[in-house]
Amino acid sequence: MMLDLSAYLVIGPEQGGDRGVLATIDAAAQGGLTAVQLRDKHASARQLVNLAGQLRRVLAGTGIRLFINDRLDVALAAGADGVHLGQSDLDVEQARRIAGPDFLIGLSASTEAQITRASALPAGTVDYLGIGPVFDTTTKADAPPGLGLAAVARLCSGTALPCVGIGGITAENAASVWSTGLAGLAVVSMICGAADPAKATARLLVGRSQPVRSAAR
Ligand code: TZP
Ligand code: MG
Repeated sequence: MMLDLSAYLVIGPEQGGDRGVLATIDAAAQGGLTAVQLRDKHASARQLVNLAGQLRRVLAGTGIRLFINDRLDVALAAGADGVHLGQSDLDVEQARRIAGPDFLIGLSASTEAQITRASALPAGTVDYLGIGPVFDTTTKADAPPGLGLAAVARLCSGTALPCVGIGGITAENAASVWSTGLAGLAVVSMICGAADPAKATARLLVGRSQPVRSAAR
């Protein structure tokens, strides 16, 4: 199955709000969601595995991939499709050895040096790169200022790996973000904060060029 990262929702209980994580994902799925990342920096491993299990059940049969932020142990225990690792999380080559060849691994890489290093990894180590923040965002407390579209396009063109952009993407700017050559757009508030998550997800996909540049796996 092709790895389609084009509409990528990052969500945890906090962002799920009153609607809740499962209902938000369910609604976003109607709008064309292709990937979900469970991200909760405060939950215990057990809480995360439990919630991930619920997400798996909601996503079963949809083809939407489930990633867990930071925690390979949780991702494997919950039977998620993959993990998203940051530059200070578990090393991706170690993660690949633990997880085996079929598991998906995403890596945050937002500088030229990080992109170069990630691109030099043995083939099959990393499935995609996360680049951000694309624009300024207040959703992530410690996020640096936005890179801007020109820098994102440059970073993206520096690697053969599919890249997903995150940070400050809105209904108003999503189409312009697609022009950078990204394989996917990842959002928190555009979908979680929307009155209609299905519509917001569909809007995220406006401007996507075909075919999606994604690895076949
Ligand atoms: N990583 C970089 S920016 C960000 C994360 C998790 C938050 C993105 O949230 P929003 O609301 O889509 O700007
Ligand atoms: Mg992380």
